[in-house]
Amino acid sequence: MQASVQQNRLYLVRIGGHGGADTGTGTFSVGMICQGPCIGDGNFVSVVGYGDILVALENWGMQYPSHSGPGDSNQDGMVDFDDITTTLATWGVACQ
Ligand SMILES: [Ca+2]
Repeated sequence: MQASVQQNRLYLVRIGGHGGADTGTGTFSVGMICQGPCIGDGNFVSVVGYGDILVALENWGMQYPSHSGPGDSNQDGMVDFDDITTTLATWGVACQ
């Protein structure tokens, strides 16, 4: 299983049987590859595009004092017009 995750979000991973077979033993391991901030990627899907404009508009005026958040494409802690221009300037970039 592989999933993209975001900072400061809580995820629930359920491990168990299906259809009443919910007993047994096994091994579960978690690994993580941390990626640096991707300028222009305000919705954290690792590609800069139309969705980043939408998430900036949805979160317009938000402030994230100690970190970045949804819509903050330029990573300065607030969502404003600079995030729109940053997304346009980095349009199509695939983040690593
Ligand atoms: Ca910003």
